[in-house]
Amino acid sequence: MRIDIVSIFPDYLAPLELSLAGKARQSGLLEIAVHDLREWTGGRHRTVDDTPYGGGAGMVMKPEPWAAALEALVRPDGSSRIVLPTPSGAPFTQAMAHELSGAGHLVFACGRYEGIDQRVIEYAAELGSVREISLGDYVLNGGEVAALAITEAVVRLVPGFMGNAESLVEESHQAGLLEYPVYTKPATWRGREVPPVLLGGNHAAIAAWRTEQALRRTAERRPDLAHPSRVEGAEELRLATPSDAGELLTLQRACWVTEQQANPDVSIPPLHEDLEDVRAWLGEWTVFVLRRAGRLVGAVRARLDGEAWEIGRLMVAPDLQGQGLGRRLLEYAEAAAPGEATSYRLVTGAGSTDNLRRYRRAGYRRDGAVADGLVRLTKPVG
Ligand code: 6GU
Repeated sequence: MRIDIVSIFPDYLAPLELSLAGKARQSGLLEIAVHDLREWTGGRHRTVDDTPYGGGAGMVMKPEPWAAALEALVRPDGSSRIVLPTPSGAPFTQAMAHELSGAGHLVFACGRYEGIDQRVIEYAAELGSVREISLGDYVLNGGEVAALAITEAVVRLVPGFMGNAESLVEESHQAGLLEYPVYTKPATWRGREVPPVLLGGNHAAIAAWRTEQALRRTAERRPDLAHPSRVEGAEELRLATPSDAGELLTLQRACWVTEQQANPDVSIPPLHEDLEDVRAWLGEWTVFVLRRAGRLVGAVRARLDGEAWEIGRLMVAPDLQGQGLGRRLLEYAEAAAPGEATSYRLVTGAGSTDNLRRYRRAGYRRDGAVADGLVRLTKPVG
């Protein structure tokens, strides 16, 4: 990969000689050249800026030096990617770093002052493909720091560049989440212990702990990346009230679609009910709702039918299934059975193999009674 960086402060980019990128340059994988924009200015004053048309504060970078610089550096075959660091660009992401790491040639045009004449940006798009990129929602004095940051993020992704390719694989493993905390020796330092799971050598347990930690951090610090409801703990189990009806309706519609797919010929009531239906059964059943971070993530209902404690509508939000929430809701429902109940009873689709397996594990057995593709399961109380 070749990178050309144009700036009126080329010294600002000296760290590129030292850092990781410096090593890659020595190995020949990477060629970086820093240019002074003033090489492309005419006249004795070597001016690069002028006052803005329409008035306003500050100065604008003149088009002519930038056009000359781009014409000298951008490859004529259109294969160069031109990066314009600017606070009004699209936010820089790891995905963009990956995309740029696949390019053979990058040209950074580092603006200063109030920016570069807009016509240069239009002209650049005729010479190559242009990305206007911002580091974040704050203002720097120029694009140099962004060019450094983007270069470092891109160069470490160039194949063969990073010494330890495994680190890159590992990173993508937790894609979309912040990093989990890391520890090294000693195991006890100033009274603080390394989390015991990391000392145990159980790799599955370590992986689960790391994912949990990454999720927790992400939910706390970057709820835009992981909703707090994805984290265990801080849960609230309550008896349902009429005000839960709307969310219950939404959740049950989401939860029974896969049931319908597994049992195509069965008519599934939770998929056909409306808000009034849900309100009605809320008054006729004991209903538990489970919330995480305020979000309704699960529910179950139960009522006495003769001596059977009939349990139904066991539901868990699709993105949170497989974490044991359904099992716990079932336990809550069972624990709420009144003294008269001698058995727990529930019904599921004959084609719902996952449900059948889960209920079997929870001690339920087929009770023969099968109607319209449904099976009844029971388990004695106590
Ligand atoms: Cl890329 N340039 C400038 N001048 N300020 C910024 C930025 C870039 N990203 C965030 N702030």
